[in-house]
Amino acid sequence: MAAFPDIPKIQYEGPESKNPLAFRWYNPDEVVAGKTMREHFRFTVVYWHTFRGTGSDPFGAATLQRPWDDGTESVDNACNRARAAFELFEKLDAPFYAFHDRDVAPEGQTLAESHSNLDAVAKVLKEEQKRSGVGLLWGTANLFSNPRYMHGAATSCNVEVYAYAAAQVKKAIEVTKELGGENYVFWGGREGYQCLYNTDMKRELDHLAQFFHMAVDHAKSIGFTGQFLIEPKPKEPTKHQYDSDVAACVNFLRAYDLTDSFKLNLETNHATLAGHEMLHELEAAGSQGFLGSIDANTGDLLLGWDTDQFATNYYLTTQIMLALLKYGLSPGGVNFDAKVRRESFEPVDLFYAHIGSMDAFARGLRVATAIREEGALSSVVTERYKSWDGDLGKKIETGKCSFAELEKLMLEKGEASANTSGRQELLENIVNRYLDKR
Ligand code: XUL
Ligand code: CO
Repeated sequence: MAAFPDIPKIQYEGPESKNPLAFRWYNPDEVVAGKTMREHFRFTVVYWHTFRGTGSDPFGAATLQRPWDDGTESVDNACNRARAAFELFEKLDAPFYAFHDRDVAPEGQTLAESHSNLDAVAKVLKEEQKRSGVGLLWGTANLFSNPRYMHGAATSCNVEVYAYAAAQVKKAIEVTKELGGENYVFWGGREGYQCLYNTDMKRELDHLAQFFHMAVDHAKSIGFTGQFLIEPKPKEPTKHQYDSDVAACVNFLRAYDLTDSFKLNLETNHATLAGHEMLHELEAAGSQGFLGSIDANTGDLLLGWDTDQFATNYYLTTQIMLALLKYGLSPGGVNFDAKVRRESFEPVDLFYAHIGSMDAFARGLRVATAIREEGALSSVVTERYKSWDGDLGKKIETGKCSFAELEKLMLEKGEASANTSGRQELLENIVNRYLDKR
C-alpha cells in the first residue's frame, strides 16, 4: 500500500508555477556550470527526522501523523517504514538518503540482537535501493540515545561503553559498505563534557583519536573506501562538544595524524551555534582541503538552539553555493538534516519542506553561478590583494624574506603605500542585484 497515495512524482514546472507540489527552480537534468543540477547537489533525505521524527519536544508529546507506521519497535514495522521512505525519496527525485543504525532498525536486548535486526532491515534497504536507484550518501551509528552513552561513547570514562561503541561503529561501517554508502559520518553525539571538575580532557581526546584510528583500520581491512567525515557542533547535548567547529576539528585531525582519512560534514545550524556563519565554516574547511559534505538546514537565531529547520533563505543558499562551486563537494552531498515543525503534522508537509529547500538551493546555485561567471566578487578580491602580486609579495609568500629585510625596506620608505576601500556595502548591493535577476 502506498504511503503517500495522493502525491505524484514531483516535476519541474519553472519559476511561474503556483503548484505547491512542483519544483520552480530545481530542474534535475538541467546543466548549470558544467554539471546537471542532480550532480551538483546530490540531494539526500535523512531517515531520522523524516521517518523517525515524532514531533515530540520537551514540553509535549508526539504530533506527527505517519499512517504507514504502527508505532511499534518491531522489525516488520521497520521494514514497512523503509518501503514508505523509498516512496518519498523516489517521488522527490532525491538520489540519496542517510541514516543512523538505530533509525532504520530497532535496538535489541543484546548487541547480537541489534546486529541481526540491522541486518534484517538492511536487506530491505538493499532491495529498495536496487529497485529505485536511490543510493546511500552515508551511514552512521547512534552513540547518544541509549542511556549507556550518558558519559559519551568514544570519550566515555567507562572502558566497556567505549568497547560497545566500537562494536556498534564496526557494524555500522560494515552495513554502510554493504549498501554502497559513499561516506561514513561521525557526529560526536555526547563526545564532550558537562563539567571539567570530573573530566580528564586530554585522556578523552586521546581515546577519541584511537577510536578513529581503529575505524580507519577496520575500514581498510574490509575494503570500505567511502570517505570518513566528522560533523562539527559546539554544544547540545553537552555543554562543550570536542568537535566544536571546523578549526577545532582540523586541529584535532592534525594533532592525531588523521588528516589522510577524514574530511568534514558541515551543518548550518551547528555553524551558527558556534557563533559562525555557514560561509565561514565552508571557507575554513574548503581552504584547508577538508570540505567533505554538508547538512543542509538552518537555525532560528531567536531560539538559539539546534532547531534543524529546512533552509529557504536565498541569501543563505547563495552563499553556500558560492563555496560549493569554489571547492566542490563530491562524494559528499546536500543532506537535509532538517525536520518539519511539530505543527506541520501531515505527511504532505514532508513534501512541501523538501521541495522548498531543494528549490532554494537550486535558486542559490543559479545566482552563485552568475556571480562567479561574471567575476562579480572574485575580480574585486583579485584587485584587493594586487599589492601582493609584485616581487615583495612573492618573496614573502614563498618564505624567502626576513623581518630584517622588511624593516630595511620600510625604514627606506618611511610609510606604507595608501590603502584602498574594502567596498563591503557595494559588494552586498551587487549580491542583491544578482538575487533580483532570474
Ligand atoms: C545532530 C546532527 C546529527 C548528525 C548525524 O545535531 O546533526 O543528526 O547529522 O548524527
Ligand atoms: Co547533522
